Amino acid sequence: LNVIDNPTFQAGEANTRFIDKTPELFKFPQDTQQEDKMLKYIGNVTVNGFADVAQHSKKYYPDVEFADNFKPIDKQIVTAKDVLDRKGVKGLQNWLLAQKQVLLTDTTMRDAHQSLFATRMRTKDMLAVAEASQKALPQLFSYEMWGGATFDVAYRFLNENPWDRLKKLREAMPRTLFQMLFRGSNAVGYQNYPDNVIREFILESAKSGIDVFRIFDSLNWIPQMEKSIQAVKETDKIAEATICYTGDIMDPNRQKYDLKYYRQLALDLQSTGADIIAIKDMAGVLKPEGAYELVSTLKDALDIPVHLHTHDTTGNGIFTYARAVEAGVDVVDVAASAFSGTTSQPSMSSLYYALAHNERQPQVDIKNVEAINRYWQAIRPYYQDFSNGMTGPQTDIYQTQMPGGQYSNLQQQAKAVGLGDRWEEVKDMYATVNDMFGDIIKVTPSSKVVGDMALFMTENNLTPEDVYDHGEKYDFPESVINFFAGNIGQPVGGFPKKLQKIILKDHPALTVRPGSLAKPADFEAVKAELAPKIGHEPNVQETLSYILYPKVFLDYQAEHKQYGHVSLLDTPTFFQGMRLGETVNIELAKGKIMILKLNQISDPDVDGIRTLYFSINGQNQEITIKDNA
Ligand code: 3PY
Ligand code: ZN
Repeated sequence: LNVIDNPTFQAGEANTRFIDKTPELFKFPQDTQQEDKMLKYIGNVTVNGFADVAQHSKKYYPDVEFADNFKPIDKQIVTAKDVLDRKGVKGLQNWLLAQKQVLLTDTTMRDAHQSLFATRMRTKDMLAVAEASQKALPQLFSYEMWGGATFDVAYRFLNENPWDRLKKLREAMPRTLFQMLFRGSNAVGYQNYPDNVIREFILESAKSGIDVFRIFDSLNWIPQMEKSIQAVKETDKIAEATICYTGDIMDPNRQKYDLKYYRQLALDLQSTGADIIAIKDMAGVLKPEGAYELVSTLKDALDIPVHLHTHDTTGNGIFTYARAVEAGVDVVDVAASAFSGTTSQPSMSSLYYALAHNERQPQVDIKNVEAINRYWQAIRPYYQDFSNGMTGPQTDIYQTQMPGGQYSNLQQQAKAVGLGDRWEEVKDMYATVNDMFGDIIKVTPSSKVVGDMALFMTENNLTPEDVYDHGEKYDFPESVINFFAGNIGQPVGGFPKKLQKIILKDHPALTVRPGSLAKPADFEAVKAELAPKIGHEPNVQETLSYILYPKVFLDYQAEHKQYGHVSLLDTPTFFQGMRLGETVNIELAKGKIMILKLNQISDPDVDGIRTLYFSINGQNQEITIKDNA
């Protein structure tokens, strides 16, 4: 445009030296609005810190030195995504079952950071390694990179659109299977949604790039998974139906969930239409011998592949996988080693070496695994402020059975209500509450119910006897009332009747699937309601996000309006703002760099307002920020 408008060019006098002699061609009009918004964001984080992180001075990080020098995928290699796209679901199942090696799912972009760093990993840090990962590790089965808590956390804390993450990663990794965690009737939320919302969400996610839907129900109640499985069947994608593992099949004293129970559940899911069965060991309590028994039994009973997911909280994850591999498991979940261990998944490279000289060792290029890991190693420190602080294995998880993804969240909740220094008690209470509830499956959202009750009882110094004897006196947490009202489904073996009566008082209880009573969403009406709130005609993705998280979605829209495209900021600047005298480069669009320097910050005035003096591409600019301290 600049070229066409240039008078020399217009006069037809441009020659080869024209570009060199006419530097104004490269001076783009500044998008001052966008810059102002960005400055406001940076100024605010610099002065007030990031949500839930105490304000501190910005840390120093070594440069991320990462060269994507991997060769493009060799023509000989057929990826799992190639198989699905060319041969369909059946083709992929057969391909999986015919593999000698155990295949791997990389969870670094979803469960690993959900379980280690409160789900705070930003799209920018994923995208930087996405294309390289596909080239370096084409032999992986899939990447779990969406779903679970990533959906709402992206909007809530990262000022990001989760659909945009999916789109961009899809573009960067077209030959890789993408996998999401889907909470059955709760979709990617914490409550039940109408069946047509579940269906629409799955169809849109499939269209946007998800290939494998890992569908679970927080109480292992099949009626809550059926609609999701059916919706996936309408697409050409994979329904991976899940059995959530709890208890200990090898312990004769803990036989509520025994081998027979899991076997039957898996068979029922297979008849419901599952293409793959996942064993979801969300707390990491599946011990090696249990894994051997369970996987052998399922491999015998089923015609479809088995995919195992664990958390390495106890430090026994690799041993559990090694035994599962012996028993014939088809795929296991691992994370890049920098994002592995403790509440996350076991390490990919550790498993590779643990299976050395084993005919089922994964066929990955270990040098590439390690090279990609060096990138993750370099960016991991950015997220330290969100760490759950666990530095080594915690075997008390075998008693508390707390999911890896819940551990850090509940710890934060405990701190928020002043129970930070009574964390050990809260964990013990979690196990007590589980017993009171009749030993339920605990995973989002049923795990939150147990956690809320444990906090409530610890905070109020209540024993189970207090609840049983004087329950009428207490206002139990809403999530607990909801659970006993049947709003998240029916637990295995039913509710403990006495406790249900105490909790519910006169509140009625459902015995049927909540979704069977829910009024279908009227998408056109929702769109009409949403349009004036966001100032444009909403698309399907916006409509779904608003249905799932009305307030979170609108807050995101407002923040986006206020701060603009903050997803473009580098992660240390996004979470920690800028140091005095620091210069950061922000790529606003391809080739369009904004060079930002923070020169000075004034003391707060009587109203607590500070002035920040920046220069943008050499030009001075001031902004004012209220200091909330
Ligand atoms: C989620 O639902 O987000 C989980 O990770 C459950 O394990
Ligand atoms: Zn998990």
